[in-house]
Amino acid sequence: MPDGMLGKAALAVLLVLAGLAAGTRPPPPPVSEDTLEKVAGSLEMYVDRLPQMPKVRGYSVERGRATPVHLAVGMYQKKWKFHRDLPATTVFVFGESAESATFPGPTIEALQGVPLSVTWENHLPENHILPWDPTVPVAIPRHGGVPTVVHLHGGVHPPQSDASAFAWFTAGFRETGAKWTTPTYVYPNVQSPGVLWYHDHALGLTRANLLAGLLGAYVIRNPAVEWPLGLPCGDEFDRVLVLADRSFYANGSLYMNSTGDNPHVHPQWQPEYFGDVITVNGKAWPFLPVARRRYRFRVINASNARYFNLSLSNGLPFHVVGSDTSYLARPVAATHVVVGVSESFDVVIDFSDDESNTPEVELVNTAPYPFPDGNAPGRLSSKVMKFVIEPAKTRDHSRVPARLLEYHAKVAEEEATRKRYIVMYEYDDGATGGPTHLYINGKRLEDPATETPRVGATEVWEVVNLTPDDHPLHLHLATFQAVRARGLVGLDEFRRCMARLNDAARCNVSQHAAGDAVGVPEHERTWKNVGKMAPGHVTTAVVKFLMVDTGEDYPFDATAEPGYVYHCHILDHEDNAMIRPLKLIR
Ligand SMILES: *[C@@H]1O[C@H](CO)[C@@H](O)[C@H](O)[C@H]1NC(C)=O
Ligand SMILES: *[C@@H]1O[C@H](CO)[C@@H](O)[C@H](O)[C@H]1NC(C)=O
Ligand SMILES: *[C@@H]1O[C@H](CO)[C@@H](O)[C@H](O)[C@H]1NC(C)=O
Ligand SMILES: *[C@@H]1O[C@H](CO)[C@@H](O)[C@H](O)[C@H]1NC(C)=O
Ligand SMILES: *[C@@H]1O[C@H](CO)[C@@H](O)[C@H](O)[C@H]1NC(C)=O
Ligand SMILES: [Cu+2]
Repeated sequence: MPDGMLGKAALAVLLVLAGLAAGTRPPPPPVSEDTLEKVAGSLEMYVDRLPQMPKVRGYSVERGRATPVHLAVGMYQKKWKFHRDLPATTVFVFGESAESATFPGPTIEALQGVPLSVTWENHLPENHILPWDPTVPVAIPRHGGVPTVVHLHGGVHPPQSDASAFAWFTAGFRETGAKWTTPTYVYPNVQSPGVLWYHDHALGLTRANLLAGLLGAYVIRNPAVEWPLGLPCGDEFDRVLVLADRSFYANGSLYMNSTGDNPHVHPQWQPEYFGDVITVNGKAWPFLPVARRRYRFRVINASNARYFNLSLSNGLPFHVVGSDTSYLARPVAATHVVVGVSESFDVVIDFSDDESNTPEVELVNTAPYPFPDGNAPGRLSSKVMKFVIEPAKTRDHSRVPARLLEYHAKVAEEEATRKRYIVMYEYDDGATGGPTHLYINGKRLEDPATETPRVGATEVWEVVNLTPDDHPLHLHLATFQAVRARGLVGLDEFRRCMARLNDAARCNVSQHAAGDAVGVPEHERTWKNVGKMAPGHVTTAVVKFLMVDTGEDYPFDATAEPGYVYHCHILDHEDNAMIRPLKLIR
């Protein structure tokens, strides 16, 4: 029997079954881009104050000693006000209770060396509030409900607590995916202090679940190490900024297109979600009154696909002190910081450094979308938030120290025991030219692991980006530093060869990687878990499968099932299906 015919018939049946099981409601009437932009444009900027999310302490203090605790953090459907003039929006959000749940969720504060166990509880209803697509590899429960599984992004923890996309569960753990492990995840918090974030990671639903609000920040602190640095500290002066773009209907509902770009292949999936409204900590274009002094901001990009090229309207620099979960060795002053999806930057802004004494400073964005060759941001997405500067009431004892933290691991390519090619492909439908899916190394997530590094190893990964977009590559567990990127010459010929052989070495990648060498910005030279992979370039990264701060092996069995993954962090790509297993071995 011809494969294609069986495929089509089976797909049609699957679609019907999926629709029934998921209780899919009829899609909302189509709405034009103009209508969405009008809604966004009607929202006056800088009228809502930037909120701080509730803090949840991931430890307790008994007789002066920090001890472990267990937390239950739920996922709830509730209403959230994104803007003074926008009706409340139905969201899926994290919280210790439905009442206290927020968009983004509470900021979990952990201490280095104090393990934290969390039971992530799914209290979500039968139906999703956003459209999804049954034709991408996706979790489809037989008895309804919204599959979720929570990944701590940037966390160094055992595979059982890593949230395999196949480890999903529905409300009350009624139904679980094939690689489900345990209801309670344990985070040893052995890594050095920094900012992480937690978010949903369910198979094929990550883009919709995050869009709905299933994300939050997680900070690991170590006062003994961080206090001497003298950086701005305390609730008021050390803040998390979670950036996310969203589009809304006039009635406040979140908008996600329910028609795919290539609907006869994928009825709903689109390669990138871009929203017209920029939200920070769950408010559209908020403002924050600040004193004329130093502040530390941990900026997390929680957009599905939007990159941000951030700067301050009065030209004040960011003193970048860290990126992802790591400090830099020394602060780097930068007037522009490009934040890839799910990347984070830890910056100090010194509002007293402004000679013009402007009373207001805007945080602005100049990143094209898709990055780097797409549209320039318009009037709306070029603005992020506003700082309203007031005189300082107390003396500022903080500083930006000359030196920050140094880690044991060095960025030495010669230490690598193995070189791997990681090739990023985007596939088009020959007939319509529309994108159909994206794969790494031409393989699916379900295909056996090919990246099987040894615990303790250093490897060099040559990431070959054959697509037209920049992709934020994210590794679970491991961290890496890009050392250079080189442009591919004879790209068309190389692409044709790769389409035929899917073998970078045989297609002479090193001869093709002869274009201009692009350096890595100084403020990204630290151990990162997300790296921006430029299109048409080969990016060389040194990857460490060990604790970079001490050089030691992980204090748990990193080779256990169900293993880890690495993937593109553009969520729409991750879901279809730029994601591969990462299986450590001894
Ligand atoms: C909001 O408007 C959209 C588009 O008209 C509609 O599909 C949706 O049901 C509305 N939502 C609510 C909560 O009224
Ligand atoms: C939704 O997607 C379809 C298919 O790509 C497109 O024609 C339409 O313009 C999109 N709608 C919006 C509001 O972007
Ligand atoms: C960010 O914006 C600045 C100013 O427009 C520009 O000089 C810089 O090249 C941009 N960065 C990237 C990576 O596009
Ligand atoms: C935020 O992260 C997403 C996913 O990695 C990325 O696609 C997007 O471009 C990033 N946005 C900004 C503003 O950095
Ligand atoms: C790779 O380069 C070698 C030497 O230049 C050449 O003989 C070979 O044909 C090339 N391979 C491909 C697939 O182009
Ligand atoms: Cu991608």
